[in-house]
Amino acid sequence: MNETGSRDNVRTLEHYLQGTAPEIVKVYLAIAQSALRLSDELPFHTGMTGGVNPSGDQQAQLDIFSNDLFCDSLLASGVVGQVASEEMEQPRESGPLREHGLSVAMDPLDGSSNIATNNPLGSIFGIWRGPLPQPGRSLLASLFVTYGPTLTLTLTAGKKVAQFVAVRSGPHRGSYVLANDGMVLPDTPEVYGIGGERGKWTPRVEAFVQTLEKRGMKLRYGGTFIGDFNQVLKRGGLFAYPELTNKPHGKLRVLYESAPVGFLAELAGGASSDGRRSLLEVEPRALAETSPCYVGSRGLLRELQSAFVRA
Ligand code: AFP
Repeated sequence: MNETGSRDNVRTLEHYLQGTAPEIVKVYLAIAQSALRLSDELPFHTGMTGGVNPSGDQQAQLDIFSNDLFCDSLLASGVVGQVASEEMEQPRESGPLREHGLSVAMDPLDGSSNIATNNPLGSIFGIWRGPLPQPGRSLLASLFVTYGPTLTLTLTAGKKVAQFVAVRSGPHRGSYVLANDGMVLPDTPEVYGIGGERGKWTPRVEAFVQTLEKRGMKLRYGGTFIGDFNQVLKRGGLFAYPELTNKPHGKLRVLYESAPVGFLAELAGGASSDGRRSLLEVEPRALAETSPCYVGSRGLLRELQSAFVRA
C-alpha cells in the first residue's frame, strides 16, 4: 500500500534505499528481514527466562530470541563490526571490522512486559561507525520497528524520516512498502505519555505534566517507548521517561533507546532532551548508561527545558 493505503503504485524499501550508502542499506535490510521473522515467531516464545539483563530487567524468552536473531543477521551482513545490546553485558564483535566497520546499538525487544498482554512491542537500532559508546550526535542512521496491528519500519539515514509497512499477502508479500515519506513531527501537541510512578516524579516533572493536562492534551501511555513515541511522531506531543526521585537518570538507555529515537525525532522536525540539552549531546561513558528522556514537539520541548531551568 502507498501513503493512502492503496495497493497501487507501491514503492518498496529496496527501491526507496537506492542512493543510500550501501553499508547502511545492508544493515537496514538485515534488520527488516529479521523483524519479519521475529514477528512470525512471537507466539512461540512467550515465557520468561528467569534471568535478568545487565540493567536488572527480567528477561523474557523473546528478549533472548530477538537478541540472537538480530545479532546474527547484523554480524553476517559483512559490514558490522560490533553489536551492543540492552540484553548483553558485552558487545558481540566481528574482529576485522571492529575498529572501522559499523557498530549497532539495539534494544531488540522494547516493551517486553507487553508480551503477556498482547500490547505493542518494538525494536530500536542506532548505527554508528567505530566502537561504542559514542554520543547520539555521531549517529549515521537509526531505525525502529513496531510490532502492532501492522509491522512497520521507521528509518532515517540522516536526512528524511520514512515509514514502511510489511505486506503479508498479494503480489508484494514479504516486502516492506513506503507508507509515509518525509515525516514531520507536528508542532501542535496532542498526546503525551510519561513513564515511571507518578509519586516518584520530581516536583518539576509533576509541575510540567500539570501544564499538559491543563492545555487539554490527551494521555496515551502504553508501556512501550516505541509504541508511545510512534503516536507522538504522528500526532505531536511529548513522550517522557523522566527523572525520578529514586532514579535521577531515569530508566531508558542512551545508546539502546533514547539517542536513536532522539535522532529520528529531530530529523522529523521534533526535539529531544535530557532536561537541559538535546539527547544527542549526552556522552555515555558506559554502554547501558541511562538518562532522563523527553522527546516530541519542538515548541513543547523548548517550554520544558525553560521550565526546568526556572524550577
Ligand atoms: P520493558 O522492556 O522491561 O517492558 O521496559 C520497557 C521500557 O524500557 C520502555 O519501552 C517503556 O517506555 C518503559 O520501559 C516503561 O517503563 P514503566 O513500566 O516503568 O512505565
